[in-house]
Amino acid sequence: MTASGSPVATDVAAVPHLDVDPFAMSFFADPYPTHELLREAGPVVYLDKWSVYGVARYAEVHAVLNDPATFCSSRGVGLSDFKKETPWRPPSLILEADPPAHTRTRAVLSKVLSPTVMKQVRDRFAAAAEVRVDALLEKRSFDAIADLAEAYPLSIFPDALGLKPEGREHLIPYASVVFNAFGPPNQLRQEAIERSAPHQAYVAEQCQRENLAPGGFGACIHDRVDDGEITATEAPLLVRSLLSAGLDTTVNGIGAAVYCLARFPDQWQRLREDLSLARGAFEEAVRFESPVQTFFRTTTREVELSGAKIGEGEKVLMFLAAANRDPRRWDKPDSYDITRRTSGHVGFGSGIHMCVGQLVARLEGEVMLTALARRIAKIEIAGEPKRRFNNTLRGLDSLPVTITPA
Ligand code: OVV
Repeated sequence: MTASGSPVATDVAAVPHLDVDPFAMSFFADPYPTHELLREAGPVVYLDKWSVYGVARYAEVHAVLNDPATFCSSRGVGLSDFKKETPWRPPSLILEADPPAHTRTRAVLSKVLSPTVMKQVRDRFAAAAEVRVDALLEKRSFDAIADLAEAYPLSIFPDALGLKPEGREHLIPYASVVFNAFGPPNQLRQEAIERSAPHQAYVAEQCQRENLAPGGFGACIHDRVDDGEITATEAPLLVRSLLSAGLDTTVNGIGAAVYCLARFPDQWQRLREDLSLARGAFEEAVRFESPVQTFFRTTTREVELSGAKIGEGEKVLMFLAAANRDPRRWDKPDSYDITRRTSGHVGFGSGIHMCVGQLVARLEGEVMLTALARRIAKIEIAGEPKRRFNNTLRGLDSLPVTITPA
């Protein structure tokens, strides 16, 4: 207690220490009880297993995301501190950067993925969603992950980027390495990096200007070199960011939405009755499942956060998924409700690093859910869903479903 009588945690010993491992298979299988434990233990906790601070309540996750000067990204947004360890690949020029360097690269990707550009690709994305639903209606029974959540983004995003047809099978495996690499040095991370060489070689090659079709997102990034906004060395690395973060995230976002709508048939019926709810249904799935579960920040100075004193150079793990279901912030947090006011959820992050590709993700989600709801009366789970394990991404490996045409 201080002289005034208010309780102030003053050091590491004063925050609750928990021995949970948020990167263990058992945690991934069912993270929700542990999310609750983390939120209830206090506003800031310490995870002895990995020697990091953790925040799982909405208020603290939001606060950390919105103070990038104190909680920086340039020392890595995974467990590894780039000041102490060599990164497994050259750092991202946007994700793993702070202002002022971040400001310029962010502006470039914001323009490449702007509302104007979305208008240009919308009809193509919507037509491809219809084609995908045609194929699913032919099959009736299929795997909603392979045949829908993966097949749809794979049918549009690599083309939108301007990638050549050969070698696209590396894209999802490469992203899987990237998102596993944010985690601790567990088996998932170590094996992913060990096997990453062919995927890295493919990605590095596709990032070169001569390998990107004119008019695509990739070429648009390289075009900014000509205006002097970025250098010729920076452009390929910014293309790499789209290859890293632009596909597996939407696969898991669309997978989450279909999994929600299959589990909660009343929400599916609601969507069918009002197709204008498609965008909200996708957004709520991003809140409810949080395809990107966690990110870290590193403190640049000693800081007090909700009464906890955190020293300089400490890693802080943000449980985005737990914040998205914090009962302090959300009514009925564990209900999937497509009419919910989802604004403020941190499934896309918040603040200066908030997902720069969010308009692409929402466009894909909206047109796919619209196409599905227009032509399918019922989606039934027809077999045991299998989970896909990744240090950062939450999603399924397979989801057997049977659909009934409208
Ligand atoms: C948001 C995100 C995830 C993974 C990789 C990157 C970004 C990147 O910029 O490379």
